[in-house]
Amino acid sequence: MARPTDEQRREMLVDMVTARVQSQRTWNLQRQGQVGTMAPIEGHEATVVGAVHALDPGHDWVLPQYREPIALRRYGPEILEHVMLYNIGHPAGGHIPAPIRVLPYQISLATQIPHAVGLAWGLTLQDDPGVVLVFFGDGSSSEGDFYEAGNLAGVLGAPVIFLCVNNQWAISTPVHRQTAAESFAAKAAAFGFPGVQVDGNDVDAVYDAVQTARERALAGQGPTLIEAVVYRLGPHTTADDPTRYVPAEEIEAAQGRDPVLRLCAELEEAGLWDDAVQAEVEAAALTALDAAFEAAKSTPLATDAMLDHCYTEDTQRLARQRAGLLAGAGHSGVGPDGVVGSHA
Ligand SMILES: Cc1ncc(C[n+]2csc(CCOP(=O)(O)OP(=O)(O)O)c2C)c(N)n1
Ligand SMILES: [Mg+2]
Repeated sequence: MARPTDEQRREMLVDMVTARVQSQRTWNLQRQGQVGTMAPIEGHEATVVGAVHALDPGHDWVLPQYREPIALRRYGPEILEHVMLYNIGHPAGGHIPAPIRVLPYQISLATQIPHAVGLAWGLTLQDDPGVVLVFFGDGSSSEGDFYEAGNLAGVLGAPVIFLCVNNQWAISTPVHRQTAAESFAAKAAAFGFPGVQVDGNDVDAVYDAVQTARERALAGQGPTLIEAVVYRLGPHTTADDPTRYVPAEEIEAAQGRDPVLRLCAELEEAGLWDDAVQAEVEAAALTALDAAFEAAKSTPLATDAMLDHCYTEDTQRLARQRAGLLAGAGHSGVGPDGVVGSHA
């Protein structure tokens, strides 16, 4: 088993605490009407952070769904500003620029999965020594895109890691209404590559599974499907009331397996963490978030930026839309205070 070192575990806890604190602050900003709908990270921290700590940000790519970006600090502190641009509904939000190997937020479920396979295949064709990791939820796995992408990746032997975050819910749809299969990992059998299930609250287990999958991919042995089993500890988004459908005893039991508290306790026991460090990390996380929020708010609104990444050159229709937006004729969806409504 590839175990992270003490120093790596400490860095992972810093990223996990940072993500949680920043997610909670963003939630509060939404309640104050300062940002749009957001999807909190609570319960997913060990999975996202453990996975990206097993990758090489200089070569490997990450394709998030929508819950992960706030926890991708390892890929660069600049990502936070893009998260905040996204949250305020800025057209440039989510377009994380090169050389950071993180693709934009994906709200249209599962569309990032075929993108990941195409990207991984492209790396192979260019002899680029990198792998691609794509995050998606249990709900997204019901989309045709997942099956098409999995099948193609198996046939091509593409260097891609499919990371299904099974948080037991897709908004209010429980996992037993999502699939009759014995697990999400089991679906890899039909694609002809390994599927493994890990405890997604255990950062070491996630790190190990991703590391193994990465080595396989780099050795030309093709894809792996990893199912990380977690529990969504918060609401689906700021637009959701989970008390209407999440059984109270279930959430209570899941709180007992909280991934952040678990790693905190382990590192405290090993003498690698204490209350003073925790307070320092939390304060730094809030300072960074506030700075990123202020920077995002003062970034000029380029109303036509949303059209920039569609084609190398605008089609006739896009050119008309761009002209309309620049003339102020089009509706950008951004309110007078620079805030948009729901993204989901
Ligand atoms: C193609 C598509 N269909 C439906 C939706 C509405 N929708 C947004 S989030 C969501 C649930 C997704 O669940 P999951 O993939 O398990 O991710 P989680 O939110 O649990 O992290 C749904 C159905 C959407 N965004 N895109
Ligand atoms: Mg889910």
